[in-house]
Amino acid sequence: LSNASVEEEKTLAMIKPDGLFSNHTDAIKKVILDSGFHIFEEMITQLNKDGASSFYAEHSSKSFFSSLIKYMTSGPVLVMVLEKENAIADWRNLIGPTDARKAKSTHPHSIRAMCGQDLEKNCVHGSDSLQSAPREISFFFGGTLSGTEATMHDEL
Ligand code: RTP
Ligand code: MG
Repeated sequence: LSNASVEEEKTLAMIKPDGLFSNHTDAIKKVILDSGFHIFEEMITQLNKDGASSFYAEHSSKSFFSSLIKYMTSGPVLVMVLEKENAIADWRNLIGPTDARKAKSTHPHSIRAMCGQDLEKNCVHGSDSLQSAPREISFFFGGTLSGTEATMHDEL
């Protein structure tokens, strides 16, 4: 097999409002590129309440849901489609555990250790499975194919 025939995987990465606000974008992008990912598409956008609720629908019954929606709608986000062999798992490993405070002690070189603050404000998102990645990519980059999802976030 030549390299060109290797099927590359795509995942959705997001720099959350706290990451953009505190100017971590360049440092995060450097880690992304140094780790062998290709940034296939990117966009700065702002989630509204419906959009954030839809994006994180799996957590709608959790006690932290309303706080999560408030956080995710508090400012613009940078969404990227990252491409690489094994992109989904590799990006999850690179961002580290959900709780950025724990990440600082157990995964000090992770992105969440570098720029996250706590269990909620953890600076970055990554798709967690082969099922969620294409759904999350089309949520932001599906264009006319994604129908009403276009009204759930505004391109900036
Ligand atoms: P993400 O989906 O954003 O990549 O994060 P994750 O998989 O590591 O964590 P997940 O369980 O999917 O949680 C989604 C986001 O909700 C916030 N959260 N708050 N206060 C809490 O107990 C709590 N737990 C999670 C975080 O912002 C987390 O990334
Ligand atoms: Mg998650």
